[in-house]
Amino acid sequence: MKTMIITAATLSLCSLASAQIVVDGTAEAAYGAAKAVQTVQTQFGDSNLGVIDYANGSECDAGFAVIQDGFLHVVIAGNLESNFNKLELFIDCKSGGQNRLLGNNIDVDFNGLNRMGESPEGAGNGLTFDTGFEADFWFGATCGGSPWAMYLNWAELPTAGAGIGGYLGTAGSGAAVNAANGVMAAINNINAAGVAGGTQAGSGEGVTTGVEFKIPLSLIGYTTGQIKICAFVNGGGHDYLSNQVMGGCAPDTGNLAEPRLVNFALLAGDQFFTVGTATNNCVGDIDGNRLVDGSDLGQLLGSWGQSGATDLTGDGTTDGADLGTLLGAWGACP
Ligand SMILES: [Ca+2]
Ligand SMILES: [Ca+2]
Ligand SMILES: [Ca+2]
Ligand SMILES: [Ca+2]
Repeated sequence: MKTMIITAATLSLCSLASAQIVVDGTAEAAYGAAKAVQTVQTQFGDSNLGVIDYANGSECDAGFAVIQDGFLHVVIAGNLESNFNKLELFIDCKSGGQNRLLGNNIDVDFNGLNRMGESPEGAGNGLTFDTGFEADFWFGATCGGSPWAMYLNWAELPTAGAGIGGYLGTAGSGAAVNAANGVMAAINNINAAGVAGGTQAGSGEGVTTGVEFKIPLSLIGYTTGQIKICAFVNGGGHDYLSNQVMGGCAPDTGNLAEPRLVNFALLAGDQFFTVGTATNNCVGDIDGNRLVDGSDLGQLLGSWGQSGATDLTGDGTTDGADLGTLLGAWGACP
């Protein structure tokens, strides 16, 4: 009986915690601090309307993300101009995917996804992410019209292209898209602070409203480790990149223009931010090169008797048991 009471109390506490995140376009306290903050002014207009739906400029001021209760929650704080500018959200949440966008992804949003990808086939162009960022999914939000409405699309980005995807739905002012696959999104365009217009140094610090996404982890096949998120504002035809990218661009960065010629690896800093904890699921791979080899063995022998990364069994000392584990895992990581 006592156990049942405790369980009930724990469940109700959990429910309270889950209720903290609402898909309303605001990063509430449950998100914690921003994981990325803009460092350059916007060349896509500084919105000053201060209303929830319409905006007369676009900017990415800050990136928030949290993994909670089976969902990835993301807020790209700032504004999305209601002239059908696009907010593009790319997620790297598992192995494989596209570091450079191919041109054979699914035709979605008037083939807008492929507007950023390689063309013609074999040209070797296509929007390229930072080294190590291999996008597995894309989500695209846009808004405008009268009455105001937002629209949401998505696609899978398999290593060889040709994934699934499609239109996820629409929502009016103050409402959230609630798609059949469990994805939700909402916009709050009320921000009139954040970065100003221009290309000089600026700060998106303090902005918590913008575009919010709620994505089921089961949909994106995420199990463990870090999720990398790259988001940016693009033109209405997915055809002209702004200088508003999360995690931020250096001061003096102007609009990036033709999407399929943009290479984030050539821009200073990370044009992505991360959520979750990096894990190395390969026991024995002490140096993280995805191989259990002589280099790992050398480190283990060099730390004999000590605790730390070479203590593979976690008993507080590096000894014969750890050596046996390492030798047993010799070779390429699974
Ligand atoms: Ca929210
Ligand atoms: Ca990936
Ligand atoms: Ca602003
Ligand atoms: Ca970069």
